[in-house]
Amino acid sequence: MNPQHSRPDRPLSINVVLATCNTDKVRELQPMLDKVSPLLRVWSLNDLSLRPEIEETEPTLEGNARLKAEAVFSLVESRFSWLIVLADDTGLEVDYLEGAPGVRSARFAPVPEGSSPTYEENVTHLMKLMSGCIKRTARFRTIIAMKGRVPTSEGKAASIEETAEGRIDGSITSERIGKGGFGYDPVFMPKGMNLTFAQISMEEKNRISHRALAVAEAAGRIRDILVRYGISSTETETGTLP
Ligand code: ITT
Repeated sequence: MNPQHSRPDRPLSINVVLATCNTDKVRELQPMLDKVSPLLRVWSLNDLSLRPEIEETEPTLEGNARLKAEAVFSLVESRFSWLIVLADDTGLEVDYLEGAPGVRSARFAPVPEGSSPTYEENVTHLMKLMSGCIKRTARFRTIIAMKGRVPTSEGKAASIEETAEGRIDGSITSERIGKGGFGYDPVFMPKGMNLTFAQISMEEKNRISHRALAVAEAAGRIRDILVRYGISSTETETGTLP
């Protein structure tokens, strides 16, 4: 079948493909992208029935986010005329551990080959390495890489390659506090707060977190791209972002 005939997009829609199957991430991203422009149609990998195994082999968050964006772009570009793929990578960077676990945040605790550590095991490993240590500063950092193809006002195709970043500084507590959140939340206390990420509501976390900041920057970049290429002519048309 001619791939043109199976394309699910309309001529004037820009398809935003989120390079994730994680429904929590999709729930967080969708409303912010919906505010950018009515021309955007947001798809997750689940919506496209894709479950690619992309190995995160790069030594940096930026490298891994780009690698994911490129891999997913290659997978889906024949389905859409105009598209922007968004891929994210997040890491916890602890100063005492010279930036570790960083890109290895999901795979930090040593476990038998072929298996992955649980959140619980990763936190226990971190606590062990930091036992008795005074310097406890750390930060969460999220990078969102974007790779896309959008129409110019002359009807040509322009390639998009950008990254957005969000970070939140804080410290690692000496024991787990709080029951909410996931991952390293029970031991991460944002600077200026007396509560860990596991003690605040999901709404509050989604307002201040590394991921929320990166998503807001990515949404702003998409808005700028739409204006730059004359796809949406004014900032009013593309909505107001927080
Ligand atoms: P993907 O399949 O979407 O890549 P992932 O688990 O690798 O899922 P991330 O790159 O977002 O997800 O995060 C890597 C690890 O960092 C994750 O497994 C958690 O342990 C930790 N992490 C990320 N965001 C966090 C948050 O908001 N709070 C606590 N820990 C977080």
